[in-house]
Amino acid sequence: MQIGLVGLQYSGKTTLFNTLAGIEMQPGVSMKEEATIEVVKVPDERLEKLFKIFNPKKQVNATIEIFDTPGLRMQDDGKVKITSVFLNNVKNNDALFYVIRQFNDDTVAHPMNNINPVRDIQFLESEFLLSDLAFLENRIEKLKKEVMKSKDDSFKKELPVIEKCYAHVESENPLRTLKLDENELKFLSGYQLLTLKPLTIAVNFDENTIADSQKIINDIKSNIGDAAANIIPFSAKIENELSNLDEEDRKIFMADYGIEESALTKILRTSYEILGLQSFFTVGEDENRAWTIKNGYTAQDAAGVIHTDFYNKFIRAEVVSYDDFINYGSFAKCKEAGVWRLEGKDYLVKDGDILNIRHS
Ligand SMILES: Nc1nc2c(ncn2[C@@H]2O[C@H](COP(=O)(O)OP(=O)(O)OP(=O)(O)O)[C@@H](O)[C@H]2O)c(=O)[nH]1
Ligand SMILES: [Mg+2]
Repeated sequence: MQIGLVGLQYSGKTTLFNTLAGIEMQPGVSMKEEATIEVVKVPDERLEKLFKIFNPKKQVNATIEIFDTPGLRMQDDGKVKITSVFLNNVKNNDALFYVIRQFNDDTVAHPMNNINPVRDIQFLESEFLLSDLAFLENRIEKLKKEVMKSKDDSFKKELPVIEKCYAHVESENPLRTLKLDENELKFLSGYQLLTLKPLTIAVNFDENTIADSQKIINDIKSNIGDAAANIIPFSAKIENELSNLDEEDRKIFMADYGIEESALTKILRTSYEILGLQSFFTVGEDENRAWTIKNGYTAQDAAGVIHTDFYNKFIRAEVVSYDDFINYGSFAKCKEAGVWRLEGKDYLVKDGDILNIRHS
């Protein structure tokens, strides 16, 4: 699963990316021309707690891929816009993460000259809508021709889906707000529709305003419609400096800037959740591990994530919820209390379930 960091030029994407990936910044050479990808651990407090209980040799966190793309910049015609290079970069992203500039710094240019987060968000949204609209329009043309000359039924079935999407986007609504059933979504899955991708917005504040970020965020929220659903304030610069400090200095540094916790955990967990992902755990002396599954996975699906053999030879899953386990302290006590369960293959796994798969 891949999250794409996108935004205007110099909004702080690479600074955030490097911080998430634990890459040390080289002063003065942060500008990259190419897209870069890194696999990043998803922080999980529950896994830390389980580590203290089982003390395994190894802990394996869930991971997601973070993808850093150069921002939209001014083109030769003096306009900031989407390029085919950009589209090519983000087409495989499963979700988008807008990095929006709020920080003031006269030494860093803004491609639209001044700081205005609401305008930047609206600009990205409208550029992405236009890009989708152009694609859909093209597709409708093609489908109409195919329906006339081809015997293949699938073109006929696709056309109304694309027309429905077109009408939605034409009235300036992102596709992520359009109700589409599973069959309709199947037609769209191969295309690079930008406004269909789940969205998180991270607003990059400077050191002087991060303490008051909530007020500004609320203000932004009231101006950007449905895009406001997941919006997170952070400071790329502070996060980057924090990541280089030890625990003690970190606390002092955060108190100085009036922030209570690093935003990185929130950024990663929100990304994970917005993709419709959740974790189940396996525990033991050798390894504690968080496994990533989609919402709606059954016990047998989950077994298959561990090993295809476990899927094929699935018998039952031993299940205890994380909360029950922490509450009672051991599997034996969970059994006594009746919260340890044996579930069949159709059991819907819940976030935080601790599983042990019985297989033949
Ligand atoms: N003062 C300040 N400067 C920042 C902050 N975040 C990023 N910068 C600076 O802004 C410049 C651009 O940051 P990048 O992280 O490279 O921005 P980007 O979004 O990756 O830019 P492109 O890849 O060109 O689109 C760098 O000089 C950063 O040091 C911040 O929170 N505060
Ligand atoms: Mg960059």
